[in-house]
Amino acid sequence: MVEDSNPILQDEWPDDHKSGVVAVIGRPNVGKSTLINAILGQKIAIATPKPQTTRRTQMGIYTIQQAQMMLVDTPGLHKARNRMGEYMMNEAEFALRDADVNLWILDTSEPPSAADGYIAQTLKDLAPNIPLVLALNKIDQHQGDDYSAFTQLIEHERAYPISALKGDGIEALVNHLIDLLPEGPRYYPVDQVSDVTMRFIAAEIIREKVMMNTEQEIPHAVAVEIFDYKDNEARTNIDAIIYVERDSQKGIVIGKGGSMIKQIGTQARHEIMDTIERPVHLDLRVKVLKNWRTNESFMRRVGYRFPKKEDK
Ligand SMILES: Nc1nc2c(ncn2[C@@H]2O[C@H](COP(=O)(O)OP(=O)(O)OP(=O)(O)O)[C@@H](O)[C@H]2O)c(=O)[nH]1
Ligand SMILES: [Mg+2]
Repeated sequence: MVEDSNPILQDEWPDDHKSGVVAVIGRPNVGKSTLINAILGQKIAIATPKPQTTRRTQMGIYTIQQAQMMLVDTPGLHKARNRMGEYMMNEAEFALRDADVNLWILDTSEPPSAADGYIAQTLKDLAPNIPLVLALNKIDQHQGDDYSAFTQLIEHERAYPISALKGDGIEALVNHLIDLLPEGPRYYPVDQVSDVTMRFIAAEIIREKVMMNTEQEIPHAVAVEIFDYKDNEARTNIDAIIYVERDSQKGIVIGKGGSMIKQIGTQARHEIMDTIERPVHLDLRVKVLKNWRTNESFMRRVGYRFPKKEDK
């Protein structure tokens, strides 16, 4: 873990206080969300062994006395195959164009791929003047200590071998990212760690549990809508709908005699409870919505913020 991002900070910040946005980018499944959770010391973004877990940008806010760093988690850069994929790519490209610093996460457990070449080109085209730092992740699964195949991909400020999962090498990386930020004020209160609501995080936790418990195309065919989210004195009541694209997928998510949905519900409820630190009642239903990944108005409803036509 890195220096505690905690509320025992003074209201006043020093004159040379730094603040800015770091876009965290890379291929799907390289560990972007895992790294942001590790830097913050708490889970704000879901992470699974399946590619294309993150679908929209989400900010993690890291605050220390002398700096505030907004880490933007982005969907993994990949070739879009449907409206959802296009949306994800827009989100990532928008973030990397607009950052103060770009942080490119590479997975060193395997050699660089054509997809990494594509990312190098995207960075050169869209963000040629933004400082670039490389994080060489998953060093716990890398043979030896030669990382030249990765560092040769593009000109960069510095490269840091890290393990986001084990927490190795993160402190030096964070210190350098802060060095690269411009001077500026503290934009967010010290206790705010993300820009998304607990309602959205709850939906994401449910989606994570579905992704972890299912295989093949189901993880990508799932969307979660929080239908009702109410705090009463004793507990928080959450009604959620899990959407899939086909009847057969619905059957799998429900499972024999409801066993799968029960397991998903138990896992999600425990994690939401740990996050909000109060009792939770979670009600899950599964519905089929054919081809929702091409349905923009539905995707908007479940939290994917498509730009208005005129902003495109
Ligand atoms: N061995 C190892 N696994 C890691 C490390 N960092 C992340 N992982 C694993 O890699 C998988 C993907 O992690 P995520 O954080 O979801 O990756 P991501 O880049 O956010 O993926 P997308 O959201 O799909 O683009 C998870 O199973 C993580 O536990 C690491 O340092 N070492
Ligand atoms: Mg992610």
